[in-house]
Amino acid sequence: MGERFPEDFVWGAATASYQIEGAVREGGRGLSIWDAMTQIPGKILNGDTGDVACDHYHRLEEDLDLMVELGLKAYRFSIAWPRIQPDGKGASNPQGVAFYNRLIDGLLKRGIEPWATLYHWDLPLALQTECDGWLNREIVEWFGIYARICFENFGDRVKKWITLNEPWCSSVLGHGIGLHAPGRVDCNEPYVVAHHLILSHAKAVEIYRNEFAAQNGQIGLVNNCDFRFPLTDSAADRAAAERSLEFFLAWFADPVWKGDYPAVMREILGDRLPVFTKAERAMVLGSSDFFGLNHYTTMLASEPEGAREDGEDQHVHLTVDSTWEKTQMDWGVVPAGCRELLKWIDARYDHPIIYITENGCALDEPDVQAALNDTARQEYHRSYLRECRNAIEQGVDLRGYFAWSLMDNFEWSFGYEYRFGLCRVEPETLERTPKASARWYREVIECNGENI
Ligand code: PNW
Repeated sequence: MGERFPEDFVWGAATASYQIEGAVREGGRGLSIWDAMTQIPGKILNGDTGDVACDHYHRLEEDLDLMVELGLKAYRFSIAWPRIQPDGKGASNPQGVAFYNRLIDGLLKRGIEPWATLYHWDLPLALQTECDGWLNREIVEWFGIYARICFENFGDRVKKWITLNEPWCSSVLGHGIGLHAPGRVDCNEPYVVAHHLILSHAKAVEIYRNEFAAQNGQIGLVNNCDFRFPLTDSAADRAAAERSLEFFLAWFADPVWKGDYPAVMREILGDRLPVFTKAERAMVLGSSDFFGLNHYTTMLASEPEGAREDGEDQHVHLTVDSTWEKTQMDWGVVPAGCRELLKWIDARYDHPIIYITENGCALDEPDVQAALNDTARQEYHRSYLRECRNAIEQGVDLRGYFAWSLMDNFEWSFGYEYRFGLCRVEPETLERTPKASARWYREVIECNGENI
């Protein structure tokens, strides 16, 4: 049996604004790129939208009580930029500020630590339609101004800040394959967008450290990454696995922790990869107080047989092991990959403080009974947490774990049919009910993981 989790380990659950809030035309909120995306026929499964979502905007008190029922120590939520600045620029919207004040105060009153993400993909639509969104270098300044408004209004109480959620998704899914808003398909845009995302993250951190040091909080970036095991032990497959991790995670983490993009990306991409100026590099290097990681699954990497294909810059062949159990997303359940990824991060970035800011699974839950009896989800979390503990035992400085998600919600292009919640949200009535996994997670938190 492994070691214990550290005494002050942070046990939490996570959500994101567009996935749960609803009330998209209320409280002075401007539209976001996801409001536009969900209007395009064929983009979202079943034509679902975030118009109502979990109606969290109107059920805030009830949801805060739900968090108490789960015994959460921390809650990770995101602030909708278009609630704070409806057009992405200009003065703050008092009603938007008031909503997050109620959320933050409600958390603190219940002894739950707020972890606020500034950007979880709901870019103000005006910034996209009028200014090209993340393709425009000026967004670094706009994001900085938005971040400052958040620090000014909430930083007296929020001590854990996340700048961006998963810039890989905004870049690749949003501008490479068009699965996410703004739904663009291009082979070069992801690198431009990624560059501006990294600079925007660093700008927000610079502002926080220069102007709000007295608030005494921590601020960091959250990246998502799957793990890659080499398909075989051959040198070529091992190199492919490494290269794949570099194109996935080091793309965003190397600039922040090492000061530049990975060498392999610079070699393969040449002048398609933007270059940091000296001043930018200085701003980006060291701009994260902790390493935020969202992790769900693992794939097998091998050296492709044929020549490089267009749009496949990393040149890696990815497969899954047929014996792996799959979740509803078709993502393999591979807890050992979680441990190995934590060790990979620990080694490459010189032993950073790590938080797993998302981990969880979607399950096919056709009816209430199946949903409430979600033993497979419980097993998923248990098996991943065991490997987290093993990683800690092997020296990784993992300080916390957030389950994705507090409740079933709008799973982006997959709509409401893909459910990640520890709590069931009844489709018609929106009634919340803790699933078996939620009751189990409460016990985990109570005994600081001794029961996993
Ligand atoms: C994350 N991928 O999204 C997000 O942070 C959440 O909002 C989302 O609900 C959750 O994971 C579950 O999907 C991802 O294709 C979306 O690798 C896609 C990928 C990874 C993460």
